[in-house]
Amino acid sequence: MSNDIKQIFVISVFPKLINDFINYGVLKNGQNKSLINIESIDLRKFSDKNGYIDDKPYGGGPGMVIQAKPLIEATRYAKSKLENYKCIYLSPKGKKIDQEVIKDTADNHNLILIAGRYEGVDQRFIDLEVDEEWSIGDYVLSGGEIAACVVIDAIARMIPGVLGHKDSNKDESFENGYLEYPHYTRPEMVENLRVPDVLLSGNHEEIKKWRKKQSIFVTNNKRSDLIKKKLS
Ligand code: 4GX
Repeated sequence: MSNDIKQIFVISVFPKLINDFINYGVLKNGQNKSLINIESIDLRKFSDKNGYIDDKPYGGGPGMVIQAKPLIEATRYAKSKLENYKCIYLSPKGKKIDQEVIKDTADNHNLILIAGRYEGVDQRFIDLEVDEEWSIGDYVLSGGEIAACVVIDAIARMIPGVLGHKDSNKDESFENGYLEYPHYTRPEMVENLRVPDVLLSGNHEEIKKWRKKQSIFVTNNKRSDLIKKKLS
């Protein structure tokens, strides 16, 4: 698994949203280097002969629900193209994902991401085809596409070789469970604020110590929940 290309399929009624997003920066780089392959699947290609994919909810209520059949067919199509996949429905009801989930997925699984719209999808699709439901946070989006893009981006940058300079994610927030230390660049003075002396000292041992201390300090101050999570 680790020596073949990471595959991510995204099922959506707005495949162009995904295709535009994946054509920039780190994602483009990863695809150009054949380290990752991202494909969007247009759910409408699996519509009934009238071109519909949604219908009114049983029991009444506002809005429309995406029908199980096109979702099942699109998903089974994606599954037929992949090995070792996890099928994920993006939804506020899902498990809230973090860097650990992202890292585990980057290391071990291909992905099929289902981006829902409208009021949601027929529950029987989730029951039949979906392995896990993931949430990117406790707020409501207008569709799962942005959530899918968040997941794709976070996974891509964990794949060795995708980031420009090797190991540049090693020091970053969450990678070691702590948030990042503060960064400074020229000039030495901005208004009345000076760059911390230690960073100008040239003493790499001291700089390393200072950064570690800052990391712990920042994490404790801003996100003490991350420290508790680390200890649990
Ligand atoms: N983290 N959304 C899914 C469709 C929907 C509507 C109702 C279930 C019930 C989201 C999130 C998110 C918006 C994606 C609603 N699904 N996805 N979509 N937060 O808000 O992942």
